[in-house]
Amino acid sequence: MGQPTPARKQADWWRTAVIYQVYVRSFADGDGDGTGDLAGVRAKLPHLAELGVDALWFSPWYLSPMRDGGYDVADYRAIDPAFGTLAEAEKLIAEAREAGIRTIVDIVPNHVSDQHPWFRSALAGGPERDLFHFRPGRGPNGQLPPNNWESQFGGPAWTRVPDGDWYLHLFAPEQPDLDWAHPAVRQEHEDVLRFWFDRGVAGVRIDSAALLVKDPDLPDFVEGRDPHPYVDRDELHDVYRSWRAIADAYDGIFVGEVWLPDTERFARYLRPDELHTAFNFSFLSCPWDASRLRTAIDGTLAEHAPIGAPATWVLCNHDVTRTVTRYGRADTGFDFAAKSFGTPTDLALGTCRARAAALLSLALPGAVYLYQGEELGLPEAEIPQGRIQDPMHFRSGGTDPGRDGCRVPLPWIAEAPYAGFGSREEPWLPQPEGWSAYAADRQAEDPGSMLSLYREALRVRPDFADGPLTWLTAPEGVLAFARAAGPVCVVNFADTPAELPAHSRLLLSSGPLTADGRLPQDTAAWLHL
Ligand code: ISL
Repeated sequence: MGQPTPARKQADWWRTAVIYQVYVRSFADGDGDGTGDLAGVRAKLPHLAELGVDALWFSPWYLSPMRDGGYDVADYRAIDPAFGTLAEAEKLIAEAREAGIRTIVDIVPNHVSDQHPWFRSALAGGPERDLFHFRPGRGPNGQLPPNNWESQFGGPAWTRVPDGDWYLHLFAPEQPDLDWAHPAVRQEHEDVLRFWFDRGVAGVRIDSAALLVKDPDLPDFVEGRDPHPYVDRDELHDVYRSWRAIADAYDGIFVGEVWLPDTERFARYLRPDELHTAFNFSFLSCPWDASRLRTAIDGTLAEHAPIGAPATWVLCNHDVTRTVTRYGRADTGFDFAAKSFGTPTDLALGTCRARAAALLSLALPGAVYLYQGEELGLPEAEIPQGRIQDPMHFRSGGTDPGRDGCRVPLPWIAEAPYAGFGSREEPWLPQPEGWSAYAADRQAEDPGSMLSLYREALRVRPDFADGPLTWLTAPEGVLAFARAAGPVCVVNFADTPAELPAHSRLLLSSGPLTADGRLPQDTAAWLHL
């Protein structure tokens, strides 16, 4: 095992960090009950240190009935017993820090679980009702929802309670939306931020960050009408300014989950007194195509430059189709609405492209997010119908496969039961046939594996350092750029092998070059000129 490197001391570590997303439930099962847990993460810290990541982002690990994989939080100050205890989380944060790895927690301010004490009291008729959006219905006897909003998971965004009122939930009915116009909602979240910063976390990921504030009149949604009744409302910026003041007192950072096609509106969240960073979903959604990727990269850099915020580069997370699968399909972009069962996939092609995409994203200026299993090149799994758990599947009437396919428990040890994820009980989601072929222990022995590529790439990546990118002239279908610190990244999308620029050293390539030293299709190389 490699020596852990001490955490970078600089206050601006997050500007160039490699941040690894841990979906605890599926990472490693320390107690053998079939569900991943903090003991499992602690046992795998050497894997993460050896990989060379700078920080871990934990998807919600709080007390939760798990109706949306933990994004339905019943208590922000408690760890779900299936995952461990608060004392264990504190140990994990400290141990990771000793291994040079910072911790980012995930806060879900738009909604809580229907089992959260506030919502239970609200249903019992308590004053907590004002903390949510309860309204009488429309139509005879109030039988119709108060407005036409739809849940992001499909179906109406309203559910009726026994006394006849309706409450708003932009996601599942078990996730009632909070009313951000209420001061107690703001106060509580500010306290929760302090609670986790006090426990030594370095940052916070903000779930559904552009959805919190609603038009107080809750009007019908009308296509094309501005402002939107609940997406990207101006009032949100005031919330994030107050959060920033708290983070600054701890040197903490924020990363916002902001899905917004309008780049100017997106950039507003990254002003110097608001969020430090936000996920780059235009890069994630972009098809595998030289000119479209170049446009996405240029657009990203242009929107970030004036506000001085670093870009982030994301290929995958716990909500989207895994990279090697997406890149092996006819449509290599990502769109929630386009997901369906049985999409033909060429995994060999997808893997080749995902390897090249890894080198591309790790060479760009800014921070990079890796989702657990991406370093193993895991494909999206087709979960048998009876085993699917994701509410997105059920709320679509069963047509959307949902997001479980990227949440399958990780394979660690090829020869162990359940590929080394756990021991006694079967994992909470089934692992497909052949999963152990992806096991980390097997890949560690194979210099041609995805894991070896990621390890080597993260080892070499500091050569790229910070600083701008300059595009180099390249043939049609080839992207080539140099970074200020010297190294060059070349990616060939075209079907003819490409001549590499004259170079003194080949640092790394995502696949073998041709016999005469050219770069094959769907391959990337890092060079010193
Ligand atoms: O569903 C979408 C589009 O139809 C997305 O834009 C969605 O709003 C976004 O992915 C929000 O996701 C986050 O919040 C959800 C949770 O289920 C996801 O796992 C989380 O990443 C609700 O908390």
